[in-house]
Amino acid sequence: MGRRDDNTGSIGRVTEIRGRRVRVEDAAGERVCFLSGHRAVVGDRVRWVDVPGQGGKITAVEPRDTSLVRMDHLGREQVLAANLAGLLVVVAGLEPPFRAGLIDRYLVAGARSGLEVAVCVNKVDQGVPAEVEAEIALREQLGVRFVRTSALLRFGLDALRQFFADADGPWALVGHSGVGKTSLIAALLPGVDVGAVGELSDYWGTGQHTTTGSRLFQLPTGGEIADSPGIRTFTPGGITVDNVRQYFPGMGALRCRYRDCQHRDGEDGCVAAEEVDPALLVSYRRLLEDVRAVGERARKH
Ligand SMILES: Nc1nc2c(ncn2[C@@H]2O[C@H](COP(=O)(O)OP(=O)(O)OP(=O)(O)O)[C@@H](O)[C@H]2O)c(=O)[nH]1
Ligand SMILES: [Mg+2]
Ligand SMILES: [Zn+2]
Repeated sequence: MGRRDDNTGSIGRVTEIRGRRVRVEDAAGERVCFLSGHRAVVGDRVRWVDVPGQGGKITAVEPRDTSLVRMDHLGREQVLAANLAGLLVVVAGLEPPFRAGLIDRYLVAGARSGLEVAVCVNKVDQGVPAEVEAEIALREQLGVRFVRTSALLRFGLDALRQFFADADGPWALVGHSGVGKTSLIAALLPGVDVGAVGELSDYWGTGQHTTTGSRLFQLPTGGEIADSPGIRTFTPGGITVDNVRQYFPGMGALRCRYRDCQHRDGEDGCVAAEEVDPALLVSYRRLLEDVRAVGERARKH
C-alpha cells in the first residue's frame, strides 16, 4: 500500500529541490514546502497545505505526464525530473571529453519516455576535433538536432533562446559535469542568480559536481529550462536487452534473420554490421552490454 494521499490542499508545481525542502509555485506565488514521505522531483505537480510556522507541507504528488528515469548499477529506477518536454544534452567539443555514447543514451531515454532530445555543443571557442564532428554528422543524418554555443563568448545564444521559446514545455539541460550547463543558463538569464559555475580545478578528476540540485527557470524570451547536476554515466530506466534496439537511433528498422536479434557481435544472420555505421554500432553494443550487466546484478540482489 502506498501512503494515503488527500485531494485537499492547493495544486502547485515544484521548481526547485534541496534535500527535503522544495520550492512550489502557482499563480499566487511561491513558497517553500517540506516533503514528508513523498518523493517529488522538479516539474512535479503537487498538492500542499499550510502548516503554521513551518511553511507548506506536500500532501500528494500528482501523476506525471513524462518522467526522466535513470537506472542505477543494480537496476533500481530513479526519477530525475517530471513533466518535461525535452532534454538538451550539453556536450563540449574538447573538454571534458566528448562522449557520443552519452548522447545516444539520452536519445534512448527520450524515445522511451516521450521526451524530445536535442544536443548543444558548447565551448566551441575551444574548437571541435574532426573525430567529434564525424560523430555529430552521423547523428545529424539520423535527424538529431544540434546547436552550437559558447557560453564564454556569448555565441549561439539567440538560436538557443529561439529554440526554447518554440518549445512546448520545460526542457532540462543534462550532461557531464563541467560542460557548461549552468554557464549557458547564466548567459540566458543575465542578472539572475542561477547558482555556482565550476572552476576547472573543482570538477576535473575529483568527481565534484558544481550543481547539486535541480531547478527550473523561466526565460524572459519564452520557455522554461531546468539545470541539473552533472552525471558521470547514464543508463536509461525501463530499458532491457530486448527493447533497447527499438529506441536506439538507427537500429529500429534492421531486418536480421531472427526477429529477436539483439545485434550482438557475431550473431547468426545479423545485418547490423553491414547496415549500421560502425561507430553507432559500438555505442549500441556498449549500452546493450551495460543493460545486460545491470539486469544480471539486479537478479542477484
Ligand atoms: N572555454 C569555455 N569555457 C566554458 C564555456 N562554458 C562554460 N565554461 C567553463 O566550464 C566550467 C564548467 O562550467 P559549468 O557551467 O559549471 O558546468 P556544468 O555543466 O554546470 O557543471 P556541473 O554543475 O558540475 O554539472 C567553468 O569553468 C566555466 O567557466 C564555454 O563556452 N567556453
Ligand atoms: Mg552546473
Ligand atoms: Zn541483428
